[in-house]
Amino acid sequence: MSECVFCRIVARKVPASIVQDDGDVLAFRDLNPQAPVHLLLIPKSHIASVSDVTMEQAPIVGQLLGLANRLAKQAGLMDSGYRLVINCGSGAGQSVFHLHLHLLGGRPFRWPPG
Ligand code: DGP
Repeated sequence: MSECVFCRIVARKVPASIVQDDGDVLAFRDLNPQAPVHLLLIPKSHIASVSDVTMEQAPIVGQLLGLANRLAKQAGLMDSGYRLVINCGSGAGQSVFHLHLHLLGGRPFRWPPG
């Protein structure tokens, strides 16, 4: 069994508040939310980071964006706006090395993020 916590969530070995299980991708609530809506969207297959995505795997990133679009609409974020974040590498704040897209909404966001 993988040591990766997100692989373990995919395998239902670690509990998570799953909001969508959609074929190759999964969305669940972040354990440490930074906004009223804070979802993590992941490919079910293990890819450590966005910088590891191969040309063959690139369609999964499109699936993550498509799911983000649907979930943002479901959460009623289209008027207020929302933020999508992928941290790549520990220097950029990545702490879990399984590709994930943060979907954040429900509060204002500053730009630049700092
Ligand atoms: P990042 O810093 O971009 O690698 O984001 C990792 C996020 O994952 C962070 O916001 C906290 C969240 N997280 C870490 N472990 C778990 C977990 O076991 N369950 C859930 N739901 N979220 C987790």
